Amino acid sequence: MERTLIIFKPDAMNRNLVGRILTRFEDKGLRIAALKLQKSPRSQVEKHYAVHKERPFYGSLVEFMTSSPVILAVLEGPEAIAIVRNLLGATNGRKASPGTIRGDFGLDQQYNLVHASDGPETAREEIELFFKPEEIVSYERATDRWIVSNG
Ligand code: FUP
Repeated sequence: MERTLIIFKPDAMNRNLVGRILTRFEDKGLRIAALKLQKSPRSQVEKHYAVHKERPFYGSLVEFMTSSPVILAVLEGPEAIAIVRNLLGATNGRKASPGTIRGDFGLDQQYNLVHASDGPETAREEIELFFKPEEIVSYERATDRWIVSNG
């Protein structure tokens, strides 16, 4: 079982796409382990994108990500990290395949609707950056046994 961090970015928020995108994750069978709305502090966003600090788009990316409230989620399921990245499609919506979230809803590189962790180590770090341990809930849904078999 893996956990991954999702951020519904300001473009998804302002375009009222959160419900439709969250439905795609639920439809796949992923379980919501945490969910909250917040206006992210600039320092938190800067830390989240620190790997891009020297890139020319860093300043505008931080501006964008602090320009409106966002919704954060932790999703869980077997291989959840790769599954969510595949559901999102390529970073640039113009290159993302039809059928993916970015391929269906986006036309832009920066306004790409959703962030998702790209590996187990970043998932751990990002979940810790955005959530307190007590905000993440372990539970079972009645449907879980029909989503993942024992085999
Ligand atoms: P991803 O792993 O899909 O989040 O993409 P990257 O880590 O490559 O980029 C982080 C964010 O920077 C992306 F969501 C989009 C944004 N970005 C730009 O705005 N301009 C660029 O040239 C590249 C990335």
